[in-house]
Amino acid sequence: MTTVTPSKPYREHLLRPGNTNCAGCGMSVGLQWLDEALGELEPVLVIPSCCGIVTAGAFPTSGYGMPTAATTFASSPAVATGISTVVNMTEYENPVICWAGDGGTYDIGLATLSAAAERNEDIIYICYDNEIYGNTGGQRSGATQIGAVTSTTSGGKTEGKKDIMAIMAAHRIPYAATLSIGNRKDFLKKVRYALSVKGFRFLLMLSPCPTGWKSEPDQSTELVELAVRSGLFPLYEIFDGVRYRINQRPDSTPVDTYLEQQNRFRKLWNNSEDIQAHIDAQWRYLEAMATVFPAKAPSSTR
Ligand SMILES: Cc1ncc(C[n+]2csc(CCOP(=O)(O)OP(=O)(O)O)c2C)c(N)n1
Ligand code: SF4
Repeated sequence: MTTVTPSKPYREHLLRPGNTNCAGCGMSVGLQWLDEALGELEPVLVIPSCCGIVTAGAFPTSGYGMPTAATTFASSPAVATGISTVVNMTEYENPVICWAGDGGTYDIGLATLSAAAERNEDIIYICYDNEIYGNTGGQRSGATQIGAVTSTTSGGKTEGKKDIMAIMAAHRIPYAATLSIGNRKDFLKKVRYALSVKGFRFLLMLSPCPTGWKSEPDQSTELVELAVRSGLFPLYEIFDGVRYRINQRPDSTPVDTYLEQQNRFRKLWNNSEDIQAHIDAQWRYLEAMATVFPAKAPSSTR
């Protein structure tokens, strides 16, 4: 692709004042840091029918300062494929970015996500994972953690969280990584790396939803930090689907410190063995992969 010098000295912010995100929504931080990582690049956003599209607010105003296509759940990676194909026929360099919740990623949109990843389309797909169907009242999704109370799991979810990173790695895409809104440096580094690579890139961001998590809005970034430090949400990268790099290891922070601040986990208060067993198993797997298939310095940049 030919790189052109940006013609405008100033572009709109990605997330503008007047957006309709709830206080403490993880998307608000994620979109602002994505904006910072983009620099002068002007992306095209593709967003299915999740909270991310409601963020824009009511027509004719928009909380998004960039061209944004609203799609059905099933079609966002396919729509992004079309836009990316057209952009790649021009001299311009507009990253095409899918921004989707976990319902649209782990569940409803998984077929077209898989298809676009398998074709290695030139797209960045970012899942802001709030571990529920937030926009429709907080139902459980494939991303909901075991034990979490949602509007459809009143006794606590009995199944574990789907390993979407392993699913994406199995497509052998050039780059997959997890993002923390509690670690700006790591977040920006990974998004900038993703922007420098061609092909399908997948980023997974844990995205607090105070409304559904029954947590305090001003605790959102601290909650993500606790999820990372306790090992529940590992920070790592996967190159070409096979080479692993761990960015931050657990530091003995008890997972209870994370669970106790969210009423959705009330069934696990003083009863966190199952989720701790999940953390331990997850880390045995990650450490094994990073030992046997370590990542070398990334090389394939635009
Ligand atoms: C095919 C289809 N099924 C269900 C819905 C209803 N629906 C609208 S938003 C939503 C929840 C989406 O959850 P998620 O993708 O996790 O994003 P969030 O709302 O949490 O931001 C659902 C189920 C829909 N619009 N289309
Ligand atoms: S319901 Fe949750 S995900 Fe949706 S805007 Fe509010 S805090 Fe964000």
